[in-house]
Amino acid sequence: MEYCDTSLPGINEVQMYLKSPGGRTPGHVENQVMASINLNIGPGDCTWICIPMMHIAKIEKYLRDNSIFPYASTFWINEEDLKANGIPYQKFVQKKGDLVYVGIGTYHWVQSNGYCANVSWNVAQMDAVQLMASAIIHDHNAEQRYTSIVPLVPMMWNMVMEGESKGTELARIVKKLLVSSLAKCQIELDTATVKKIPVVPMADSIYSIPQVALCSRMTCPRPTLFNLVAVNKNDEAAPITCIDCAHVNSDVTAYQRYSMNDLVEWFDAYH
Ligand SMILES: O=C(O)CCC(=O)C(=O)O
Ligand SMILES: [Fe+2]
Ligand SMILES: [Zn+2]
Repeated sequence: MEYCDTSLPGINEVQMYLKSPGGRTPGHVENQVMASINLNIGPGDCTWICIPMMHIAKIEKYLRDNSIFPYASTFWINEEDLKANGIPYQKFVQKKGDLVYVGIGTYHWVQSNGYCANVSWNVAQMDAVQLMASAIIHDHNAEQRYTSIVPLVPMMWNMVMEGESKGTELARIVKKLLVSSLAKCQIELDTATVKKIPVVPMADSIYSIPQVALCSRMTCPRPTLFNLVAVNKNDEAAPITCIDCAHVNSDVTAYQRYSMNDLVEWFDAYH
């Protein structure tokens, strides 16, 4: 998560849950199937039900068969249903002082049995499995028009610029995934040309463009904007869009974070 240039509450910043008896955290996987750490600082206990990623297909089939859409609604799980559908699960009690490590892609449900406080944050495991799982969910989210909060593409570019984990399986996956990002950077520039939207280096922008920005059109698949950010100076409510959503008019300028030459050079030097 150190390669994520922005602060994301509950993800790379600690989040706190204050609970009364019977309080429930509904079923979910973490954003982009990151792992997470959870410490119960008591005094009460929590009961957890977890389904490890190796069984994710079974739980997702169960949810689909029962018209439960985790992106759109909250849901609790019935242990009898898990048993009846042959879905393996882990159930355990987290006492005061116990630390739970929620693995990659693990669906989990948490119930407090007394008054207690939990602190938690996400952990991006620095390995190929985490990255591959996160990348699949990233694309799945885009397909579902669901916003991916963890800015995976900028994080991978930061890894490339810093030479993180060079020579490993992780680096090989980063490089494979960034081929399409590199192509997209060029396609975005071509789109700007076709739409006759001027492209200016981001360093020259008079607007403060956040390090990690999303297109403000809610109808957009809203992948994290990386290299090209369109700004409409007359749209105060939603000035930032992707180049595809940018209107063709003279109020729009596209700001480019890195030159194609720099990106290609960093890309070539990383393996
Ligand atoms: O403490 C809780 O109720 C659940 C927190 C959680 O979802 C997590 O740590 O990933
Ligand atoms: Fe969680
Ligand atoms: Zn857009």
